[in-house]
Parts: sequence; structure tokens; C-alpha cells
Amino acid sequence: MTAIREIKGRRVWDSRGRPTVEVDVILENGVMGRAIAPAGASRGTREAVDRRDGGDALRGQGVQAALRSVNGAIASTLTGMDAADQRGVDQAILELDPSPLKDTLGGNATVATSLAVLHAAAADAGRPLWQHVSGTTGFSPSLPLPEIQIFGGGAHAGRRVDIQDFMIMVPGAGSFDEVMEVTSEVYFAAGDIMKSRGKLAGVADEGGWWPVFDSNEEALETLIAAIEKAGEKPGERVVVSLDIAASEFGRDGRYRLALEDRELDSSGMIDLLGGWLDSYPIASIEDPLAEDDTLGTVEFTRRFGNRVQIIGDDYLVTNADLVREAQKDGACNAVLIKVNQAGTVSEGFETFRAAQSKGWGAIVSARSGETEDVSISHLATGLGGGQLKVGSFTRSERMIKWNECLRIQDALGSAAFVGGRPLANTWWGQRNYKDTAL
Ligand code: 2PG
Ligand code: MG
Repeated sequence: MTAIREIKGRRVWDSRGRPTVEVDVILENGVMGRAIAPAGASRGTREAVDRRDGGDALRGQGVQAALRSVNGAIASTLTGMDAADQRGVDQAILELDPSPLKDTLGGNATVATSLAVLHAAAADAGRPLWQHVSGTTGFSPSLPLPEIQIFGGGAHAGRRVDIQDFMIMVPGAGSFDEVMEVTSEVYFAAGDIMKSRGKLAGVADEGGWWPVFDSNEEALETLIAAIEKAGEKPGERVVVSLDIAASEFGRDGRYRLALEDRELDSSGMIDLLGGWLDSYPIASIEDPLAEDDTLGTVEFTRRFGNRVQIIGDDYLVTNADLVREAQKDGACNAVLIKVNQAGTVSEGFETFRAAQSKGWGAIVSARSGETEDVSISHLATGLGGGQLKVGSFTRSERMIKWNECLRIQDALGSAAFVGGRPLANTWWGQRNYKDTAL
């Protein structure tokens, strides 16, 4: 055992220029682990909440209270504990703050601490984080299949389009490297097309293009055109993935599509998305209905769950109980894993296990507010979960995660790339999975 000697929280700044919490965990032998809390913009109502200072300064986003949690109660409770006992450490955090949303200590305080302990334990064991995660959880490591944003929308682009993420996946690639190459071509092809049509307004929160489209379909059409301009046949090596983030514009069974100035009920929304699934090579769709629309999500899954990956993000908020409930209801067939929604590493892992035990997909994900922290590249690899969502293909807080996967590729070998395997439950995966005999 190596005991925790010291825990230090400090204020650092995220990709939106907002303050966030960084934690150093120092062990008795001087080994250190460090992690930074990310921050979401489109948040589920049941996820762990960040502790923010409120008031006028820093637009209410200050983190002094969260730092007091780290440097006070958390530090004094965890000092002396074994850093390798992640479960014990996270349990102690939970006992300090048993509130369902962790609003006493703050999710930003708990997640940065919990992840920093994981980093310290890995460093103490003398192994990279992905290897430590794989070794301690028992999952075989593999390099994940990325989903990469081409256009931003929703809460990440001033609600310029209703849908939040227009992304691509390259499950037909033979290596992680190849995914990067194809994505770069598609990203710049999209920018060229938008510029030439007068539809480009800049870059959104996660580095994707900020579009000036007149309809959500125009975004889809442009994405398909970009894939073609990059020399690809849509639906072959490259497929489309969407995060509808429907909780941002849907409530009580009503969905307000502001861009098109129309309102749909739950079944209208399901028909709209079903039409897109028929017209475009979409392999994955996240939060198709709002987090309060269980009946709609169940109906959507009943109709389309055999041909598309249906991910719960705001709908499941990385909560193992909600995943198990959704599995009973028949809602979704995959879950987004954001450790800061859960608040601790152990709860994130429990949710991952709940998903895996029923054959669900699991996609480790960044938040729209990010930093130089690369923990998620290691978690996705170490859990062997198969998929990673980081945002787009520009800006260092995104690229650092993709680049970290390339470094891990050097250690693991390119054969560790999962390719189309995690999409086995989709039309794309069924077609290709059989052929590739992974
Ligand atoms: C999401 C994430 C990342 P945010 O909805 O999946 O795209 O956004 O971090 O703002 O919740
Ligand atoms: Mg989402």
C-alpha cells in the first residue's frame, strides 16, 4: 500500500475560459497524480452538479467553494488512505457527501480528486493509466473508435441549429491513425463547402464548424457532401453519428425546433428522426428524445434499436441504476460514460459494467468545457469499451485526447484498434462485423 500524504486543489481555467478545479494527489513516496474537472453546457438534470460560487464575479462560475471542499473535508478524510484502493477512496467521498447530486462537496471537487487518485495509483504502480485501468478492472485494453464532430450546434453554437453534434465515425478504418487521416479530410472538406456557400460563421465550443444553416436537414446534406468531397462513399468506410441532445429543446412531450419554427410532439419527433435514419447512413444517435420522455425513448428504441446505436447521455447521466432501469424498460442500447456526471471513478466504472453486462455499447466522453487533461483517452482504452467521443478535430483541448490515443497506439500496437466491432448492433456493424472476424 502507498498512502496518500497530501491533496491540493487549485484553480485553473477550461477551454471556455471558465475557472475549474485541478487536484494534485501526492503519495508518501512523493509520487503524484493530477486531474482536472471538465464542465458540460448541455447537462442532464440528474447528473452531479459542480459547486460554483455564484455572485457577480466570474459570472458566478468561481470555484473557491469547490476548492475549499478539496483542501478541507476531502483532504483530511483521504489523507492516509491507500491510493490503490480506488473503491475505498470513492466510498469515503460518497460518505462525506451522500446528497444525490453531490452538491455539498461539488461534482467538480469530487471528480478531480477521484481521477487524481487513480492517476497517482497508476504512477505508483509504474504503469500508464490505460494499463492500470485495464489491470485493476480486468477488461482487455483496446484503442477506441472515435466519434468526431464536424459541425457544432445546440448549446455549443448559440443554438444556431437545434441538433447539437453532427459527427462522423470511421468504423471501416484499419487503424486509429487512419481514422485521424479520414477525419481531417472530411473536416476540411466540410469547411470548404460551407465557405463557398456562405454558411460558415466560425468554430463552435468543441472545435467543430459553427454553421449558418437554414434547417437541420441542410446540416445533414452538407455532412454527406463533405464525406463525398473527401473521396469517401457515405455508409462505406465513414458513417454519420448524431447527438440530438433533445432535452435542450424538448420538455413534457413537446419539441420546439426553433430553426425551422415548428413544434413536434413525441411521435412527430420519432418520425422525423426515423426519416433521417432512412435517408442518411446514420449508425449512432444520442439522446433522440428528452430526458423526461421515457415512453418516447422506449418507442424509439423499439422501432430502431435493431439498426442503430441509441445512446443515453442526459437520459442516463452515467448512473448505473438508471442504466439498469432503462435496460428493463427497453430504452436505449448504449450509454455515454462521463465520469463527472457520476462524480467518482468507481461510479463511472459501475455504470460501464452495467452497460457491458447486457451487451450495451459504452462510449467514454469528454465535456464541452475541457482542458489538457487526457484521462478519458486512457479510460476508453483501459476499459476496452470500444468508443470515444471528444468533440471535433481542432483546438488543443480536443486534439490532445486524440494525440494521446496515438501515443497509446505506439505502446499497444495498431492491432489493438477495435474497428467496427462496437457497432455490431447496428446495420453497419452487422454487415461489416461478420466480414472482419475480429
Ligand atoms: C454531450 C456533451 C459533449 P456537454 O452532450 O454529449 O458533446 O456536451 O458537455 O455540454 O454536456
Ligand atoms: Mg450528449
